[in-house]
Amino acid sequence: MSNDFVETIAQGIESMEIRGAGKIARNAAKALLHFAENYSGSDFKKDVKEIADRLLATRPTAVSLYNGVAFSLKGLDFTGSQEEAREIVRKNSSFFVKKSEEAVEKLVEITANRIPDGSCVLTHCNSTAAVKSIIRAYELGKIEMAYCTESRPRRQGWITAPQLAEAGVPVTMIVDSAARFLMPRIDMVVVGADTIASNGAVVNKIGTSQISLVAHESRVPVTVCAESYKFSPLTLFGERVKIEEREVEEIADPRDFPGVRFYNPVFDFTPPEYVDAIVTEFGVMSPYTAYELIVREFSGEALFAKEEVK
Ligand code: RUB
Repeated sequence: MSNDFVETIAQGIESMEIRGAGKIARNAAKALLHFAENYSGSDFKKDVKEIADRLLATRPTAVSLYNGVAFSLKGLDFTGSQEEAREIVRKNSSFFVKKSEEAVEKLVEITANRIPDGSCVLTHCNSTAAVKSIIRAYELGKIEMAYCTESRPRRQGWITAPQLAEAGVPVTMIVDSAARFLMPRIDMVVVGADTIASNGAVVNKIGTSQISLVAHESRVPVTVCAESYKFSPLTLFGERVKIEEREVEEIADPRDFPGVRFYNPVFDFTPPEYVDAIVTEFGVMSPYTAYELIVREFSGEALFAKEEVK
């Protein structure tokens, strides 16, 4: 069963009008909430699962999308009446949206406090969690300069730079390939994440691993800001994170380059040895403890288990 609101959100995620792992997850949950609130058909369980599949098919890499949808549908199969089924999806999805927003606020405070006074920081792509953390650190008087990469191919740096500038943060944009030249000036790299695997590998925008490698070489700490729903329970038993490949036209028009092939993977893996800390809403952790967090948060009563869904 299609639904205009859901379809608008699904297409928004596909076209990257809605982007960033947190926003993708929250918007998918909002789509399910809207669907549950406005449903007038006769087989809600079947139809809502179809809607969930439509949302899950939009982008493959950010596990936040999977976690947001899975949380929204939690307990659905154990409901009796259609009303009960709608109610559980309504409660779960609105709870997910609220908790995910709170998680960002909490980790922002923790990350900002970790940034040393008088810092030059470098961020890559456009992560709500990372940008908000840098802005908060600036408010605490800790930022001398925020550098942001352009972030090819989609130039999310063009979103990041104005967000920082509007908040009053001194900001300088560089091309991605300037990261190594710049690194001696940087005190901390601050990035977001789309997925964190159980072995502590961080999946984020293409180029994150190069920047982290360079930072590691220069002994510059890399801090990853990631709410708990960016951790992937699917990787516990060896499922691989699918790296999205997008249209090559994002790089260049192939018609201008006869005989040339293009390749456009848009995320990469940063191994845990290049990550100093992951900051979640629970606090600061080593990437090597990702497994423990996943087992704790995604088993039994699952994500956000510590509070009753109201
Ligand atoms: C966005 C990206 C962001 C993470 C975290 O990629 O890689 O760093 O999603 O963002 P894209 P947030 O632009 O392809 O979606 O902190 O906002 O969840």
